[in-house]
Amino acid sequence: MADRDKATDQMKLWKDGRGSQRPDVLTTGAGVPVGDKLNSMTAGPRGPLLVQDVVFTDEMAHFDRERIPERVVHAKGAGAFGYFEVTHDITRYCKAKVFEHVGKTTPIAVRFSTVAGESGSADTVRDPRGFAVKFYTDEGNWDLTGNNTPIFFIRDALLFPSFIHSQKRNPQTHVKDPDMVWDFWSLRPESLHQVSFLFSDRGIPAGYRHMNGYGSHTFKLVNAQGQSVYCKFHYKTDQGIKNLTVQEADRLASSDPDFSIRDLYNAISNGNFPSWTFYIQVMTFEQAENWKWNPFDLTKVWPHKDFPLIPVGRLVLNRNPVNYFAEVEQLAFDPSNMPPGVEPSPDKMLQGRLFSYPDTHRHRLGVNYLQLPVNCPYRTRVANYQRDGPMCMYDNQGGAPNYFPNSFSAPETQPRFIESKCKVSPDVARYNSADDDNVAQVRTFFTEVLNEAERERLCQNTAGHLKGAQLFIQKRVVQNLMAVHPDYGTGVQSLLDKYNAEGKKNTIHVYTRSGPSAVAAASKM
Ligand code: HDE
Repeated sequence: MADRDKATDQMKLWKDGRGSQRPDVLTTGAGVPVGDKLNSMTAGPRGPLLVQDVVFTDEMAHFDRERIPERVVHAKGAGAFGYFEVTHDITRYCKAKVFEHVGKTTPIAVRFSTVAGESGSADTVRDPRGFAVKFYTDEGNWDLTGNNTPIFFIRDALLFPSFIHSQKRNPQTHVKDPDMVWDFWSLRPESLHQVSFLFSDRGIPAGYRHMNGYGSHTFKLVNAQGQSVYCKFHYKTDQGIKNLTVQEADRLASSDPDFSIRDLYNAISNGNFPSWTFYIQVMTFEQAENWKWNPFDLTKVWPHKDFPLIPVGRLVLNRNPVNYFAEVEQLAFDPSNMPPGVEPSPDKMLQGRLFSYPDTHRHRLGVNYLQLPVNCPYRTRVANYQRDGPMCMYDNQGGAPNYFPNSFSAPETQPRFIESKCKVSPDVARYNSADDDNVAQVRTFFTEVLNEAERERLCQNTAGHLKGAQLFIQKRVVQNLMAVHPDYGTGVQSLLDKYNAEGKKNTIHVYTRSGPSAVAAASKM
């Protein structure tokens, strides 16, 4: 059957390829051969079942525990493996061994994802895409846990749980709620930049191979002499940017909701390995002091004309997971995993993430999640004083001391791995950053990055979703858009006027009217 792709044919390919290794006997989880896996053991042909049927209890008890909590965000995703290769020398900026010399390769794991949907949701929704890269370096794992956008909706990590709540399901109705979405966004205008990106054509990438990735935050690079610069990471797709139209995306959401996972799996199975060119942008500490914007504000980009892209290497994906659950569902990224030479900047969002990720992994996967093969820093040797805990594997560091100081193990200090110093002397306070120029870069995006047709589609996509929110929220959003550019505000408002007029004629469309009265009107019909 010629029209079956590699993902569809997985079972057949397994049988053809590994037929000789197929088991000739089924077993329990403990490896004990099972005589009959079709019929439970009962007292008489009509039951009841017997407790001594360990074939049944072994099967059922494991099944009862098959699911672990899905990721609270980024639950739906695809993973693949490959390598990072250095093509340009950046040792003048960074001493990390992963950049040691041109030609050096480091194994990587990548997970792509959508953000707000659950593990069974459609791949072709309008949503940012996660683009998380784990480098298994010889100085421990480095997790660059980014998105397909160089910016984010908020600039203070404290707002993240509320922001995510507003994008997920209403806690009473359990449906997505445009009031919640737009209420939050309109009350936090720092989201305008990311929202504009999201409702532009790039808001629905055509699968995971045709989008760029970004470390997004500002990081610090430190060289062998201890000199530091600030830096951003970019990975540009070598497949070219490709997006789906709203119509294509809607069609795929029903006909092939796993479109992006399938596309990546098939490309790699067919030897069509996707790759990305890896760049950095660099800003000196002096430039950071004098820059007109806060260089640590995640709602802002560093314009390429001021901070040009510097080529570094490429990411190549050439292996599909063999076991999705073990290698992708249990794959755990953590922005606080940084090798010597890469350090956090003061970016409040990055700082908040340094805590959140290992915390969620301990909940989702257990305290020994770093011992799982896909998370384990297998290119180095872990040496610390942590021991035991649930699912402790391997040798538990054998006979090495589990306390410090001690007289037997490695010294407790290693000057060459001590983090760079930086000066901090301001007052401790809860600084309000809500008003930190929320429009200038959005205006540039609207007027200079997008062409006229793209601007039109941005207004259509925005109004098409915003029409579901109550009128006072619509009004607040439009006010914010007017502050960016009058064409943006009026473009969206004129479409809303049309939708709202249509909505008045048809109150059963609860999205277009607000509050219980519309729902009540609809329920009487
Ligand atoms: Fe995440 N995010 N995030 N995030 N994020 C998670 O970690 C969080 C943010 C991103 O494929 C969670 O393992 C906080 C920005 C990706 O496994 C959680 C804040 C960016 C993935 C979490 C942010 C991201 C996650 C959920 C604000 C792009 C999926 C499950 C301070 C630069 C990684 C998990 C994968 C996942 C927290 C903001 C990207 C809860 C607190 C900004 C790609 O820990």
